[in-house]
Amino acid sequence: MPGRSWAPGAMSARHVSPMQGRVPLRRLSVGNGRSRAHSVPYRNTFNRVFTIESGFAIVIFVVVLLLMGTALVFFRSSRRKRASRRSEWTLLEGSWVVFVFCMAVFLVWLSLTNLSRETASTYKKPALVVKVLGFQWCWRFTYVGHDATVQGTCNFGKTLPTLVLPRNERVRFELESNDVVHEFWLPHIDRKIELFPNHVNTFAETFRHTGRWEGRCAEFCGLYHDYMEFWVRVESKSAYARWLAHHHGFHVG
Ligand SMILES: [Cu+2]
Repeated sequence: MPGRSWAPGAMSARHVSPMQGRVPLRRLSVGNGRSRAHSVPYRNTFNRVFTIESGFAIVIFVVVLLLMGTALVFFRSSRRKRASRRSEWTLLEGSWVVFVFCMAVFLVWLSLTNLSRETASTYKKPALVVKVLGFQWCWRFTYVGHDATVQGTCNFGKTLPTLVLPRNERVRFELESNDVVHEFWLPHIDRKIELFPNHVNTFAETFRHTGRWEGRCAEFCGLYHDYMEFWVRVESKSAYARWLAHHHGFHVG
């Protein structure tokens, strides 16, 4: 994107064969795998709302089936029943409309209140803010207030950037794209969030376990989309502080 002062320079030139030095994604994973369970954003909200919505849907489905079955069995012409000549039933039809309207309003209210409760936690004061910049085709991580920036070239797995984070500290990520839409994906905690140009997306996370996991872009973003991998390394507070002390300025990898 021309004119952006932080635009990474010549990141697009690649002159090696596609498999040269490439590290398969599954081999990158060396984490202990325990972090998956500690925080899955929106899962609780989704489960709660989906369960209630499913309950509504099942009840209505059963009621409709029963009404249809009743009509088929007890009002057949073979039973010599005469068809009703009533063309409308205002009270019944009006009640049905009011019921459906109230149900829709309730479900929308339920979804919005649950979502806002969950996203509100993103704005609690974090211990660390990391700006994530996605670009074709790698990542830049800037530690706000610490004069530390890590960037990779994602050059066939050789210089993947490492996002180093402290354990048990609330980290807020502020994510933006330099060019096209990317998606920041941390598979070990089931977290995905899209990166847009000229728009900052945010989320917060607390990593409970030390270890190293792979992350990658989950949105097809161009020719070398599949090179957009990075490491996430969660360290104890003291190890993270030591790492930060040695990473002033701009670092590659
Ligand atoms: Cu991408």
